[in-house]
Amino acid sequence: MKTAVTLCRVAEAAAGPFVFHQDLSHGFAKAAEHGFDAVELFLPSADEISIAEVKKLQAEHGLKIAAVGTGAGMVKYGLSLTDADPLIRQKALDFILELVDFGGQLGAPAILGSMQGRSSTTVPHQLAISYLADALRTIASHAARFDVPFIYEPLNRYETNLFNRIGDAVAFLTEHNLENITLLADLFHMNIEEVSLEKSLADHIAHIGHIHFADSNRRAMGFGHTDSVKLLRLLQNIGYEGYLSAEILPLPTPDAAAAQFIKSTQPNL
Ligand code: LER
Ligand code: MN
Repeated sequence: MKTAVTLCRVAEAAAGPFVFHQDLSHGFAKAAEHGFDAVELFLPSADEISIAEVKKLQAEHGLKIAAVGTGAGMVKYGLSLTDADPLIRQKALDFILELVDFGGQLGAPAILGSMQGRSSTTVPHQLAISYLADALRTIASHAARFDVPFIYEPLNRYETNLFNRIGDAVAFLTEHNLENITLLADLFHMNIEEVSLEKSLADHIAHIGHIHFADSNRRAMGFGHTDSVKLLRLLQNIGYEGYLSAEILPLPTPDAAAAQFIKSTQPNL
């Protein structure tokens, strides 16, 4: 299965689940050194680096771009697609569309995680869901111009109250006829919310386009209590063809986490 490692350039996310935080030339070199197929970029905005510079780093290190995260819009600028203020919702949409453009030029999809926001007393649940559906429709049709999907990520209950489980997100996409959207199965969130990781992955594999392959404690697989061999066997059997991406804590060190991640993806099945 294809592997990716997260490269984060967002100062506000320094304590987040990202492996390498130094400049991108360092991150690309580390990704190649550890044997990853691709990198997943978590940038402060689409202006952080030019497309030409990314392509140069890709060529130098033989790496693909697996995906581009949009969470900086929330952690750095406080933007969300379900904010009560229409101006903030518009800024959130514009921020994401710029990252969709950025990723699209590199053949990579963008991800909606924390920028989905949450419902509140000022934005009741049904209204928040309709804001989310409208935004996803706009973004997904924009992404289609680049022939890439847009990735929606259900998060655990402490990070959103919109969709916490894969099955509920599938029902939402279906109910709203949302096309060109795939789901991100982040095993850390799923470990909190799903009855069974295996059953949720197997039942909804047709909708799953990306996996954050994290152990139960958000460290590299093997550093927590998830049965990763069982999961890998299942993913192979059900024909998962997307990335296993290391959105994990860089513990005990970034290099040790990266090395353990790669080791965990290469068991004798
Ligand atoms: C983003 O991929 C994610 O999983 C959230 O928990 C934000 O860190
Ligand atoms: Mn994630």
